[in-house]
Amino acid sequence: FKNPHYATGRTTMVHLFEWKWDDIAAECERFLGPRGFGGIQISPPNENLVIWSRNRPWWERYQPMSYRLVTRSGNEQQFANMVRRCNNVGVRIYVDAIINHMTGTWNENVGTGGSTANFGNWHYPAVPYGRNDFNWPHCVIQGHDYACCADRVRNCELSGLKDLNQRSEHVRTMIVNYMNRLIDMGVAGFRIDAAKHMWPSDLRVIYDRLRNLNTAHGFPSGARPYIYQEVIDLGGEAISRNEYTPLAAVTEFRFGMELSRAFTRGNQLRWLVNWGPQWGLLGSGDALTFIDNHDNQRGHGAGGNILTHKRPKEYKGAIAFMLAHPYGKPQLMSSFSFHDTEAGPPMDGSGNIISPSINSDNTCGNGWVCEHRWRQIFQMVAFRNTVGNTAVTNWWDNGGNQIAFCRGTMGFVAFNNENWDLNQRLQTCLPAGTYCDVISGEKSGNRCTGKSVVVGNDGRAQIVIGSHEYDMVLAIHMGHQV
Ligand code: ARE
Ligand code: CA
Repeated sequence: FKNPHYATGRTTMVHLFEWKWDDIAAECERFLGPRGFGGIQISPPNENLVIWSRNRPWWERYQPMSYRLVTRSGNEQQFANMVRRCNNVGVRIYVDAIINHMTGTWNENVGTGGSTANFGNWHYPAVPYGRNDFNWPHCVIQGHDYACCADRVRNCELSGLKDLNQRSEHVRTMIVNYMNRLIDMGVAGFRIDAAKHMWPSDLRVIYDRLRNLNTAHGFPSGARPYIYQEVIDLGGEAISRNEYTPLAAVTEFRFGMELSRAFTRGNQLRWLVNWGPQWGLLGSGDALTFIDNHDNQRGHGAGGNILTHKRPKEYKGAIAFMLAHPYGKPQLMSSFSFHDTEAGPPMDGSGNIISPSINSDNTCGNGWVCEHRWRQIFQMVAFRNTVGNTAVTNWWDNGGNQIAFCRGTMGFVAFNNENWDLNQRLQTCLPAGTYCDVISGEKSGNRCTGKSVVVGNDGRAQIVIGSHEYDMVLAIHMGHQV
């Protein structure tokens, strides 16, 4: 369950938070496929409670009403069409699977597909679930439970969300049927929402009952779905991420926390010389890595001061380091802009999501940030694809916040997070020639639209990153030689 089954040569996925299925299909064909993205985490595709009393917040999608594939993102036919079109251009789909719970208790009780429920009776006829499918006695997780009481974290309600009992055979069957239906439609795997709130032994039963990926969608025979489990473990928890790595991959929340600290100068970049398990991170093959996610970019979940698109220079620096360094399986965040941390995606007066528009410079409009379309970000996806499995070599630092390293003989990257310029003759490990920096520009015909880097016969080049430049990164690789 730890192999994403990306198409050959691809390495990176993006979370298209709250995007509609038709828009995702178009994005696969016009941008993600051609630019070498490996996959997409989509918002939960199953029916959720409509919550007008809070003006349709983004988090209503984390309150399942049923496993029918009808949401603000689209219906079942649109979903199937998206998966097929994305797989056709080599981009995989990963589903955010909410299997720990159903809704909270609200006055409104109609879902995005028209299903209703009786919350007071724990009755969800559209699944169907009834009282016997939930954990008893009823209890709600308190803040201090996380440090002391694993059983309460798993058997009580997360924020008042009705807690399914995954030991129930009926619950297992409903969940497995839902996930297998998605596998048959061509998805490549799942994010397991709130995995920490379920018993590993129950999850193992569920994972083992999943079908192999659908060979009609281009997967090799016998391929198991990629599973990455949302387990927040920053230390001091009654439940450890290590309880989940024997099952499948795990979201590594320490990754974004430490890189956010380093790129905001809470820690010197030079210490990243041994980035990876020596920092207390999971084994590389176990880790789904990211800087921010849809929770901690807006103060939900955990992590504190996480870099986001709102601090672009530092954010692009941290993202570039994530993509330049071989540790982990990276995931990019693609956001809608927000001030109110509860606000839903751009929508019209009826609650319909408004599609992103695409500007002439390839960025997005209509309230969508589309970090994945920022040149400094998508060019680093191509960098990671190009350098492949090569090792980090020739680490250089200035004893502070200027660092540089090679990826084998395929790529070179430098960072300047000091208040003064970086201007050094450094070993790039690349063959002699002229390369386009993919951060300040790109290759266009046989010239560079940004900085050019001239590598001599000794592999060395003069590397310049001014402290007042727009970006703090310079990156060159074999794919952008002129
Ligand atoms: C909403 C309202 C609540 C209301 C509830 C029920 O905000 O006031 O009581 O509905 O009606 C998201 C939002 C929640 C939202 C929920 C349902 O973040 O605010 O509740 O959707 O609509 C813990 C979990 C972790 C979880 C985070 C948020 O361990 O799994 O909390 N993250 C996932 C998703 C979220 C989603 C859910 C789970 C629920 O990514 O988007 O919630 O499906 C310590 C612990 C962490 C803990 C953290 C925060 O750090 O170590 O484990 O994370 O505190 O409590
Ligand atoms: Ca639970």
